[in-house]
Parts: sequence; structure tokens; C-alpha cells
Amino acid sequence: MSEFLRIAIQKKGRLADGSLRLLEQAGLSVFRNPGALTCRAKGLPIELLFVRDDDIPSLVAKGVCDLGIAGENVLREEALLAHEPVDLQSVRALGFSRCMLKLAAPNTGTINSLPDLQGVKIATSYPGILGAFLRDNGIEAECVPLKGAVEIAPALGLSDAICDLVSSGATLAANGLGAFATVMESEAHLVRASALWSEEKEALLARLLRRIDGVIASRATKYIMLNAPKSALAEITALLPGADAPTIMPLAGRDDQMAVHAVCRETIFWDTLEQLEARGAHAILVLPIEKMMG
Ligand code: PRT
Ligand code: ZN
Repeated sequence: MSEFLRIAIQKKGRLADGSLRLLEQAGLSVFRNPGALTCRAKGLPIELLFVRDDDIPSLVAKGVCDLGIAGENVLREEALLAHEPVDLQSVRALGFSRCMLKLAAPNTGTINSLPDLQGVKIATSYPGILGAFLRDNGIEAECVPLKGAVEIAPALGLSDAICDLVSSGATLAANGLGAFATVMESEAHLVRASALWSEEKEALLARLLRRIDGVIASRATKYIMLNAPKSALAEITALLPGADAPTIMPLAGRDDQMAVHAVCRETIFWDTLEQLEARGAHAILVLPIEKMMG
């Protein structure tokens, strides 16, 4: 039987859309029956397993799945709390589901820096990560483990402070809490166990990674096209962010103007467009790049 890769991804939640979108952009077609927990993708020999994110580290470590997509927060918590070492290694940081695990306390209270945590109660869904952080910082505090709705704990009198994930910060604000320290930053990672695979499986992973790298690279990369006066060409091309060797072509019937096309590997801000325009660039188009290779 020819090899295939089984990848565990989150069934529903803040990782689910990003994981599926990434795999689809990498060329997989996923036709998932509602309720189905597995799905054979088309495009590459890959099977997806839809699970809760907390189960992903152990499914991969035990070899039930070859790969998994999980947040660094879950991967680190699992590694810290497991009774035996968890055999997992990240093969790619994926750049989505970014968040920060932060310490926060009521805005009206007296806790607003790390030393203020001495002797207080801190509610969290990440007792492993928080415990390690407190030890590293020489703080003795009591962890109050909660599975969810951590932000409400101080108002209920369950804790004095919290340690929870934050992305926009809206939930903290809505609950009258202010963050005063970052415990860790997190993003989604593609992970595998270090167990040896067949050559065929390794080649399949290498193929998938090349495609994923292309998708990640194309996210910040844009194709820019503009017309520029010949006299300002040097200045204008120097302004293009992360563009090496732009293509410069003559414009029909305009001896004083040239067309400039370039792949910009860094974000093009409105500021840059305004500076280009101020130097005489016009008809400026910025286009997304769908796929990149090489
Ligand atoms: O059911 P399952 O166990 O699979 O899902 P889950 O409920 O455990 O996890 P889920 O889907 O909420 O989050 C999955 C992963 O997404 C997390 O482990 C993080 O790696 C990542 N992530 C990114 C986040 C957030 N952003 C985030 N904002 N996880 C949780 N939140 C929470 C946050 O704690 C707050 O309560 O979302 C709420 C809104 O955040 P704000 O700051 O935007 O208000
Ligand atoms: Zn979860």
C-alpha cells in the first residue's frame, strides 16, 4: 500500500479555519461530511483527523497521527504536565492563531506588576506554563486551575489575578482586567514525532513543507506595478520593500517614463505608496500573490 500522511487538526475553534485554509492553499481539496471525524483529502495522499486541540500533541506523540497543527501554548502545556517526555518536534511555525498568554488583574485593584503576585491566587487554564513561569521569577502564588471563562474568576472571588490567552484584548477589557506581563507568545505550529519514517513518507512531508513554505512566503509578498519617470527610477526602485532586481520596461509612446514591476517580500504600507507617488510614480497597482516557489 502506498504511504499517506495522517494530520490531526482542530475540529472546531480558533485553529480550525486557519489549519484548513493552509492545507487547501497547499493544494489539498477537503470535502468533509458534517460530523465526519476523518476525511481523505484530494491533491496529496493525506488523511485529516478532526479532533479537540488539546488531544493533538498526544495523538502525534503516540504515532496515531503523523502530523498535527496546534498552538504553542497547548504544546508547551502538554510537555510540562505530561508524566513522560512528549516526543514532539515543530516542523514549521505557521503564523496564524497568534495570541499571548498574559497575566492580568482587576483595573481597580493593587496588582499591576510581577512582584505584586507574591502570595495571591491566579486562575488559569495553563497551570503547567504558569507554574514554570512563577518558579523562574521567584514568585510564590497559588494556581487556581479553570477549564474556561477564566476572565470571570476575579469577579467571582475565585482568584486575585488571571493568566489567560489574549488576542485582541477585548475580553480582558470587558471584564475590567488589565494585563501587566506576558508569559508566552504563541502561534500555530505543524508538529511531528521524531520516530523514523519510511523514505516515501519523508518525501511526502518534504513536498507538503515546500508547498506550505510557498503559502507562508506569499502571505506578506505582493506584486507591485507602477509607471515612473526615468529621472526618478533609482529613487523609486530603492523604495520598494524587499524587492530585488525589479523588471523595468519601456512604455509605448512615453520616452520619459518606464514601467516597473517587482515582487516585494515585505509589507507595502500606504506610507510607501505615498512616498512613491511623491517621487512621480503613478498607476501604482499592488497585487496579491497566490502561490510562490523558488
Ligand atoms: O474545543 P477545543 O478544545 O478544540 O478548543 P478550545 O476551546 O480549547 O480552543 P480555542 O478554539 O478557543 O483556541 C484554540 C487555540 O487558538 C488556542 O490554544 C490558542 O493557541 C489560539 N488562540 C488564538 C486563542 C486566542 N487566539 C484567543 N483569543 N485561544 C483562545 N482565545 C480566547 C481568549 O482567552 C479570550 O477568552 O479568546 C477569547 C477572546 O480573546 P480576545 O483577547 O480577542 O478578547
Ligand atoms: Zn482545547
